[in-house]
Amino acid sequence: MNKNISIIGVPMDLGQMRRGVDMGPSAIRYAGVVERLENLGYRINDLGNIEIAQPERVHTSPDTNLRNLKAVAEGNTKLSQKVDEVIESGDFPLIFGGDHSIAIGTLAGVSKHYENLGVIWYDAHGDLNTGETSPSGNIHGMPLAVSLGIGHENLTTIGGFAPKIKPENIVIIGARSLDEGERELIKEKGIKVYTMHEVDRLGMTNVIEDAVSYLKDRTDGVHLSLDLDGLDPSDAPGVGTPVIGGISYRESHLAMEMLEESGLITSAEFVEVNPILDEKNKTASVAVALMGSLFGEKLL
Ligand code: HAR
Ligand code: MN
Ligand code: MN
Ligand code: MN
Repeated sequence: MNKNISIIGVPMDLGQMRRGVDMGPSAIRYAGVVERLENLGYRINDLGNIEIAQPERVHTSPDTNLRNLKAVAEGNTKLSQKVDEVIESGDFPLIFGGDHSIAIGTLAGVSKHYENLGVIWYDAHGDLNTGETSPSGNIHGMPLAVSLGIGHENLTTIGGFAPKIKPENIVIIGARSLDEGERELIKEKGIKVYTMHEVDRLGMTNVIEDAVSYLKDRTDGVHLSLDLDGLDPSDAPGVGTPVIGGISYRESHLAMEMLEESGLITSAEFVEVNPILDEKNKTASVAVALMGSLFGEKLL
């Protein structure tokens, strides 16, 4: 793994309706991420937070059902530029959310640097909605579709090119809440999905071994987009849209260790940590523990 990490915080809460997820980056830093990674021998360059508009100052537009479209697009444009700069400088980009709409900006910045970027989408949800299929109008339910070039053009064109990723380079892990339009898109595009059924049936060891061998030959870099709601709410309660029956802390820990061993991961983001909904910063602490494993922490 690249020994130089640049951290970018994105205090974004405009992609959904619950307040508090904008404090995710602070909660993750407070849980000790910098010390944790420094102890593993990394040089950490914390770039601070991207400036995001405050909800009180955002005006919704009558011409779209996408909530806060303009402000979400602006925040993601700034994020994409920052991520681009980090990769240009040779550092590993590590992004803290904020709601999952920030993956739009992250992937816009990362994918510029790869011909065939792979994406591991660790999430209870598919985040494959468009304005037409979304039950909520919340943009955090859309970033994977947007990155495929499907959705509102103010979002798909961020970074000046589309699409950012190819459907065959995506692996979704942990899905258990998919909307009808998302299921159709998964079938139509042939996206590889390990739902909770496959996690139960195969076990996490086989899921990650499969995913790694699937991505290894077809990609030249792999981005990990980890939504904390992929985990079971008993292990990660501080999220805005919890769904029971999720991936356990131990399974997630193992998944991160195996991804580290694979040597495939070239960028990562941890999103949807909401300290207002959390229990004593448990979810941020879980996020930091998972980062420890992803970056090579060992017991012995
Ligand atoms: N699928 C639903 C929607 O589009 C719920 C999405 C909830 N999203 C997240 N992201 N937390 O994974 O509104
Ligand atoms: Mn805010
Ligand atoms: Mn998500
Ligand atoms: Mn989710």
